[in-house]
Amino acid sequence: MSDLGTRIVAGDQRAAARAMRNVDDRMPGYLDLLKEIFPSTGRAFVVGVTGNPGAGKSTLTDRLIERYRAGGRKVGVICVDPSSPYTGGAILGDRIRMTRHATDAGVFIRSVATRGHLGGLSRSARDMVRVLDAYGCDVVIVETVGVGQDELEITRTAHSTLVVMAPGMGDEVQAIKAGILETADVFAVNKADRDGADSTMRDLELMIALGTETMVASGKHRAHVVHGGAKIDALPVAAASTHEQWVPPIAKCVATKGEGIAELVEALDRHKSWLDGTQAGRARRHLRLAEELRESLRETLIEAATHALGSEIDRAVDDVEQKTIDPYTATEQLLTAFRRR
Ligand SMILES: Nc1nc2c(ncn2[C@@H]2O[C@H](COP(=O)(O)OP(=O)(O)O)[C@@H](O)[C@H]2O)c(=O)[nH]1
Ligand SMILES: [Mg+2]
Repeated sequence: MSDLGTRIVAGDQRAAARAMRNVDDRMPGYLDLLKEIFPSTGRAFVVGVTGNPGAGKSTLTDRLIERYRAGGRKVGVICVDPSSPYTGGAILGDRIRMTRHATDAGVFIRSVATRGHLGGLSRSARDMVRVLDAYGCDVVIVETVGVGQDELEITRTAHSTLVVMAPGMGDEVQAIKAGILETADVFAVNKADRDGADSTMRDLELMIALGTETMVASGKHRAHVVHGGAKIDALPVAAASTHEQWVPPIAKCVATKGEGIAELVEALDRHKSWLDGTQAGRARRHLRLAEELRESLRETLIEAATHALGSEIDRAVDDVEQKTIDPYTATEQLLTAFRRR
């Protein structure tokens, strides 16, 4: 193993910081490093945090760090920095909300820029999670910018997806539209100190119950349905791990005061047990890996083809524009030319 790899696995924070930069910037040799450290990964529990800007993701993440640290767990955090001028204000906010952990050697916080990644952000985030995993983090939290499609993709690199909502923002409706319900493993209704938190809780419970029944009706899951909402106290550990179907629990929180955080951590831990301890959970992990490998293959193939064919692709575009060839035949010819290389 390289010196850098050895130091990461030994828990050297500066080595980890350097590796994170190399991986994020895809510096020469970053793939070799990822290959080296891969055998030392697989221990960290990865939590994706998503939800609309302002819902309280960063404040909640700060509280999660605090809670995990109190339990002696080593924590890594990756914040996805929005580079867009529209959301630019959030960058500073994220850092400020977590600065009190900056001097704790058991906490590693790093931002990733969305700019320039062009859809490769989920891969970048996943690779950086692996570095933190090899470095010895017990938990890695990935905080996204919002609830767009890219964000959902990033949380897909996590074991557990935590969706944060705040009352009075219409988050419930947006969640349905964005397909959040299918990806959420745990919900947090944050800002419970504000009006409307209870009605947000009820709406969410109803949505979850309906979603569960729909899944069962359509035969997507062989499952025992847990009726009557999915409040944390309604789903003890044993129930979650013996039932094949996971019903996302809802934690009611006031992140600014640290309320509901213990319940939230407990819900996440229960989801981890479900992933580890049930057939369905293991199948999901397997599916994620299958997705990653296909994505990686697609990316590698397209890079190789673009490199090998070079200007031939541009010529083909011109030909299609001139209608001297159709795009289907052009693609076939490019593929044939690539295979001959
Ligand atoms: N009243 C109230 N405000 C909160 C709570 N949690 C966060 N906030 C505030 O909501 C704003 C946005 O929080 P932030 O964590 O940056 O949200 P993010 O954009 O989702 O990361 C900040 O001003 C927080 O202080 C809460 O539980 N109650
Ligand atoms: Mg934030």
